[in-house]
Amino acid sequence: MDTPTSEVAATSARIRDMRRLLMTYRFGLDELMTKIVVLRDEFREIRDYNPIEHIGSRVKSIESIIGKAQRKGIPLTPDGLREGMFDIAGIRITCGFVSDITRVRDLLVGQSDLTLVEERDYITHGKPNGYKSLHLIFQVPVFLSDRVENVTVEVQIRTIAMDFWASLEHKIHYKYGHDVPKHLITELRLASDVASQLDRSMERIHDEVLEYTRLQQASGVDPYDEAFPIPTMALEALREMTDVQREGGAGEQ
Ligand code: 0O2
Repeated sequence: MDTPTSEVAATSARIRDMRRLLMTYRFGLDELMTKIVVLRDEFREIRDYNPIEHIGSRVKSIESIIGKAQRKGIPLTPDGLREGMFDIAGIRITCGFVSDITRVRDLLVGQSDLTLVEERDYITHGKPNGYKSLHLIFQVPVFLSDRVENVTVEVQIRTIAMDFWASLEHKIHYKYGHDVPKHLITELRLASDVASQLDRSMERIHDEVLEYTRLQQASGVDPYDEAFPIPTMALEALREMTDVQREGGAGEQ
């Protein structure tokens, strides 16, 4: 039996609307990606330290959009998806250290043409399964030929350790669906604690290296050089002196 012409027309219109919707998400993603790449490249070129290790992006596949819409009861219409699904366009930034996450977050939130509509801090308040990441939901203006559309893009910022954990957990969930064996859930939880411990250790080492560099630049000597040990009191005085200089006090030109 032939499908009625009106039904074919309605289906074609729905497909066209969906294509148009995904196209605007792609544009929004490109706009925000450019901003992040600019920051990363500027850090690489001009500064001696780059907080951005890796950037990835994707527009959710149609299958994944349909699956999530069904799970969460979101209407499968352009308006329904715009209002109910915030991660159709997603960017993931991986950083070396937890402090880098705040730095990158602040740089993005400070951009005047981006609107932060929601922030989910799963680092301070990790999910019960052990998931950690900072999620920022932005609205990005996209200038089309006949209008400006504010496109929602989710930015996930996490450390390499958090990302390692999340990728494995995602694969396990994909494999087992809702029936992940109990012992794996427990092990994943423990692995998340180990990843957090690793992040804390790496941050401490990183801080010490930064401090070393700062003292070396200020004093012109190697603070750890055993041939020229700096007495602790002198080291403290040096630290105080460079702190004052950094805060713009004595010694400022
Ligand atoms: P995919 O395949 O990565 O796209 P809600 O919490 O219900 O308000 P939602 O959309 O789940 O809404 O928001 P949330 O918590 O910000 O999650 C969005 C995305 O973050 C997920 O997209 C995952 O990418 C990631 N995420 C959130 N929780 C977890 C988790 O426990 N484990 C892992 N591995 N990733 C997580 P999708 O669509 O679920 O998946």
